[in-house]
Amino acid sequence: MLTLHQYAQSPFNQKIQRMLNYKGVPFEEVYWRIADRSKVLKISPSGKLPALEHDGKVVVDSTDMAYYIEQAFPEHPLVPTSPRQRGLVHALEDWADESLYFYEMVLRFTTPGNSEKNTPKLIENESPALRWLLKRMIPRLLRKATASQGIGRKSREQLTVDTRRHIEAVANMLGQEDWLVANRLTLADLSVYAMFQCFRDADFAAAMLEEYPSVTAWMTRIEANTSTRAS
Ligand SMILES: N[C@@H](CCC(=O)N[C@@H](CS)C(=O)NCC(=O)O)C(=O)O
Repeated sequence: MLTLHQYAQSPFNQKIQRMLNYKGVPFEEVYWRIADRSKVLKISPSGKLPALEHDGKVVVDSTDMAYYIEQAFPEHPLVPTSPRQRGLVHALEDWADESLYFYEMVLRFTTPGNSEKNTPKLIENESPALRWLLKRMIPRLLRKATASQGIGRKSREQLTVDTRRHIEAVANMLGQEDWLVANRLTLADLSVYAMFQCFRDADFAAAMLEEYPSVTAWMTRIEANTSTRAS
């Protein structure tokens, strides 16, 4: 049996859950609270989730998990074998994980209005006292983390320009196609989708997505192909 250990509201959960759903692999979901950090460290020494547990082995980092799953469950492949497509899938996955992730974090948790709406979802299962504290601390901590990465230092105007550029890039890559890389769903689609799905919880990014019908149709297509519930 596969167990997916997760923190609430992480885009990386969606990436792995949808991958397993597409392959028809049943899995259990465990959600950890921020208060459970000492237990999480025993599963994932870096403290980061998601982590995937399979037959006594634990895989951390969604990229390593994706390639592990692809190898362990090769049916309904999500990583192409053609070197060009394989390279493109990796580049797009890395763009999603290492760049778009920081945009969605800034947009959802540090911008006025969005932060007040999204932070409570992150901490709803914590104790009342910790909730009180985290509600104040999380936007501050994420502002600090995203500022040191760089994207958190951008002005609202620059974030708007960048976000449109990212959404437009996906619209341009899709053109008349159904999927980003191959003529079928790949890990690249799931990785970028996971971040854009979070954009939907950030006011202006959500509105901007709606201006690109080919992108929202692509998101709906991904949902239709990957939405079976976990066991
Ligand atoms: N590169 C990692 C990123 C995972 C990650 O940053 N997870 C966040 C939640 S979205 C986390 O566990 N944060 C807790 C921490 O940094 O201690 C992946 O692809 O899995």
